[in-house]
Amino acid sequence: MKGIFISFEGIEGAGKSTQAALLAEYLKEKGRRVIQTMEPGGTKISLKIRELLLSLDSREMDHVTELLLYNAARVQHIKEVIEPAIERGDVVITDRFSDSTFAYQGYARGIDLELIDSLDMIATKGLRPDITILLDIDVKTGLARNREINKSDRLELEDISFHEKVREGFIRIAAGEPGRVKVVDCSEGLEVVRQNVVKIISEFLEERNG
Ligand code: Z5A
Repeated sequence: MKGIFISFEGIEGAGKSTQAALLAEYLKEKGRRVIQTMEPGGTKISLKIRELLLSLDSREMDHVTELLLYNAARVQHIKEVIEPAIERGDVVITDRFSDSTFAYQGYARGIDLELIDSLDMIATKGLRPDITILLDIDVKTGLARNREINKSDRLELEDISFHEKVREGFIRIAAGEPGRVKVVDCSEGLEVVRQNVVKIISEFLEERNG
């Protein structure tokens, strides 16, 4: 049986890592083998690239360098983690994937979307999540949640308007692919969001299993 590829997307502090972990727990209880992973990351090489990308020392990084590095980390992640897991029939849950590149480097940084698309085809060879959960929240609430846990990295230092553009970018992506990208309002508490995510994934699995 071929595996299932699920991604979580959204702005910082939306609750992606929290909800990815809760969904992994739910699916394991249902007897599925689950690989929980994240971007940039998931492999030794991708984690080294992550460090470079998020370090406060990388302030002079050019936007195109940034774009290429996210794609480089993704190539390695797909090859070492995602593809083998899908082949084994596992469920892969990733905290971010290509939609983040379109939202951050495309809609927010302003790099041409066609260029991003071409690079994405090279990096992913057309691999797309079967289903994507877009956790939507207003920027101030998302950033405030992260501030509460004292999290700050290079991208979080961008101003509010940057994060607004990211959020709008995600909404546009969802509007363009409503079959794949499901928007979940995550201004609600953790448990309400968890139940909404589980409902969407359960319906998807039922449909898929016919
Ligand atoms: N990036 C990019 O530019 N291009 C790309 O192609 C890719 C990524 C793949 C990765 O950073 C950065 O890379 C990211 C985008 C960029 N930009 N930044 N900054 P990261 O992996 O370190 O961070 P993140 O992906 O943005 O995730 P995060 O900051 O860790 O947030 P989160 O995973 O969405 O949230 P969380 O950790 O689950 O929750 C944050 C806090 O809120 C925590 O205390 C929770 O308990 C709390 N929380 C969560 N949900 C709720 C609800 N519903 N109610 C109340 N409190 C909640």
